Amino acid sequence: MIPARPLLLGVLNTTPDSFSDGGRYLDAAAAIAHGRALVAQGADVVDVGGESTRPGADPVPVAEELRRTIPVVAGLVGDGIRVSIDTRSATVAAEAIAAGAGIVNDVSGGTADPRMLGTVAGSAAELVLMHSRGAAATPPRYTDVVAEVRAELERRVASARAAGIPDERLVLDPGIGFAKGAAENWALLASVDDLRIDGIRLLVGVSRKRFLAALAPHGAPAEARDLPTAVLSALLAERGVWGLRVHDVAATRVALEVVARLVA
Ligand code: PMM
Repeated sequence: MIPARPLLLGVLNTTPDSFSDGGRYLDAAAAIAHGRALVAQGADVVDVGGESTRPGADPVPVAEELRRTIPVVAGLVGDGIRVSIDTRSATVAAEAIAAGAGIVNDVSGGTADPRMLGTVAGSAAELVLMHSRGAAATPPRYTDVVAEVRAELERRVASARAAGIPDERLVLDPGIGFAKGAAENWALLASVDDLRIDGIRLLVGVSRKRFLAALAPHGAPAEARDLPTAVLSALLAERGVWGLRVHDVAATRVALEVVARLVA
């Protein structure tokens, strides 16, 4: 079977400190304009985040995260744009859902806020459960990263099911770069098929991540990682992933067009 083209989630960070686009879209109007531009380039969903997940980033008070994200979610939804909210906070998720967000993207896999799973269960929203192991000072060691990430994602799925969220509303994400080094990231990407649990959709985010720096000229800006991101997007599309979270939507859209022509 030829897989459908993956959905493209365009990244919109309304944070002062995200590593590649931090500080650019702090103002709601600028953020909404960028969200519209991402859709014009071919994004299917705009992923709005108000809290940097960079290791060592300062925690953001919920009131500040709400201030950064909700007007942007509401503005984009008002334009008919499909929005996901990148948050670990159930309060932010609930407000974003009320403002029209259809997807909650939780990089803690529903573990950071004990109210997250219940909040999503009580709505019609979809939930991305990403794999991570929390903010450890030293990177965790894996014996078999693919098996361990899969087992930990299975536990996240069991919790979500127990909270009343059906599999059709779940999406799993291996959490590339979260508590993982380059070798672990490549191993997970190479074995992405082994991460599929009971047919639940998969989302992958490789865009501009540090492990791609080795493929760009030394000292090049984060944008130099867009080419390897687009190549990986094409390869992941062939593996049938459901979604790709990217900064440079235009480049990944071209990569997906190439795949579509080859497999047609
Ligand atoms: N990566 C980042 C933030 N949110 N969400 C999901 N589901 N998957 C990811 O890989 C992911 C994420 C970090 O990247 P950024 O700083 O460019 O937003």
